[in-house]
Amino acid sequence: MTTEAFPDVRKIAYQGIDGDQPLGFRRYEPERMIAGKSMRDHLRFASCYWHTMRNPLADPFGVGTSQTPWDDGTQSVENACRRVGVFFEFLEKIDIDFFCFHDRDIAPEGANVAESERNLEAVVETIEAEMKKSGRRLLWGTACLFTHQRYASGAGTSPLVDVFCHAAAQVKVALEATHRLGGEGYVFWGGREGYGSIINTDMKRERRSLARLLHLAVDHKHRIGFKGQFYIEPKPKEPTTHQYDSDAATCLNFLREFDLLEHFKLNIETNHAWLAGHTMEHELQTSMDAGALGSIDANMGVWTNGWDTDNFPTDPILGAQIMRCVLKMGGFTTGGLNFDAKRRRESFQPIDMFHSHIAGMDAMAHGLEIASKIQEDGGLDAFIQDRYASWDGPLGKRILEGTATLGDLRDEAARIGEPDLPSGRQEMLEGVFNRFV
Ligand code: XLS
Ligand code: NI
Ligand code: NI
Repeated sequence: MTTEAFPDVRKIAYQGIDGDQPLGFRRYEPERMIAGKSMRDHLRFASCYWHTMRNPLADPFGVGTSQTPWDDGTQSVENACRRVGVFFEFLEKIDIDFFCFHDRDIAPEGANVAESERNLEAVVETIEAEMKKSGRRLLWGTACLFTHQRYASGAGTSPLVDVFCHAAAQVKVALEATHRLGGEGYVFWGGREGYGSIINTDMKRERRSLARLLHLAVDHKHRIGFKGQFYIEPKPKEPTTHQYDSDAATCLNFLREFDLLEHFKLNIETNHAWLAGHTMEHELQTSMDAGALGSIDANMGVWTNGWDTDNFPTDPILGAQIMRCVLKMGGFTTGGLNFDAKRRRESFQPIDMFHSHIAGMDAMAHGLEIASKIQEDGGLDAFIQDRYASWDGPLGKRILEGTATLGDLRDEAARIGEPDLPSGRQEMLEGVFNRFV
């Protein structure tokens, strides 16, 4: 592509912590080694096509404000392919290796299934060429099963079987496109898979249909030889009132109930964790404990309003909490940090695409530094280990191995008398955490 959408921007580089250039990193030093790996390899940043290239930055009270001079505003495939060139120029200049997309963000929906497929194929071909040229990689692909009117009452969970067929058609082709582009994963986010009111809803049927769609996808994955990881992305509400995949624990239960757990991991998003009334660490830990933490949608909400505002994650403490979990897990394999984040409506200039990503990348890199220092120090981990040490003694072992009865334990309790319970020391530990910030 010969576009130069950002002629005034050179490749963003590390400038040092005290650098005063707005278009430079202060924390993210891609090749710097930290805890045995380069920052680049730890963080595996991805930019998402839907927010970066397609979000007009509208809100319920006002039209889109985003300035996109390269876009002619039409639904043509030619326009779609031109956007691809702009996106890859952006990825190269911001120095992000990965990207994610929905079928409908990259290519326009056609008048019928066949035309939509042809449109997608044309754009995928353009993307493939850009990937080859630039060495960028696909973190994951997905199908948009929530924008079109036909999905108003759900896609995989629609009361109408004809709608389910359309969802299946989209998943099939999006999966094939992801495979063709060498995607490391494929995400299922249950956009409209939920309901507004039980008064018109058969929940049991809907959950069963959703599981069928996922099984069909697993079958197709094997049929085409796609080796990437499947993920489910939990979210409790927005758009529906009750989403079937509301949080990590609910997703894990769903996957177990329908024999899908071996085929899926979770893609955890900060703003969704908060909407569910959890911390990000809670959702990450829940996933990790089930061996199912796969990837992360790195964003954040606004604590004071509780909506899915998809802000860029510019808080280094949040970054540290997230990266502590990633380090504990031993790092990403197929996953990464996908900025599922959009600029504010007021940040409408093309250059704000850079500012927003830079701020997010720096905060996550800063978080990685903090997390690796905490890990190296080991004090916080040692405290927890020590707190549970009694479970490694003879009594704990007997209970866990199942060789003690309730009667045995009653006698132990009588012998022990009132236990000498140690302090939890939460505030002291929070102080220790802050030492590394
Ligand atoms: C929406 C979701 C969505 C998924 C991909 O809230 O976060 O963007 O990540 O479908
Ligand atoms: Ni989201
Ligand atoms: Ni997301």
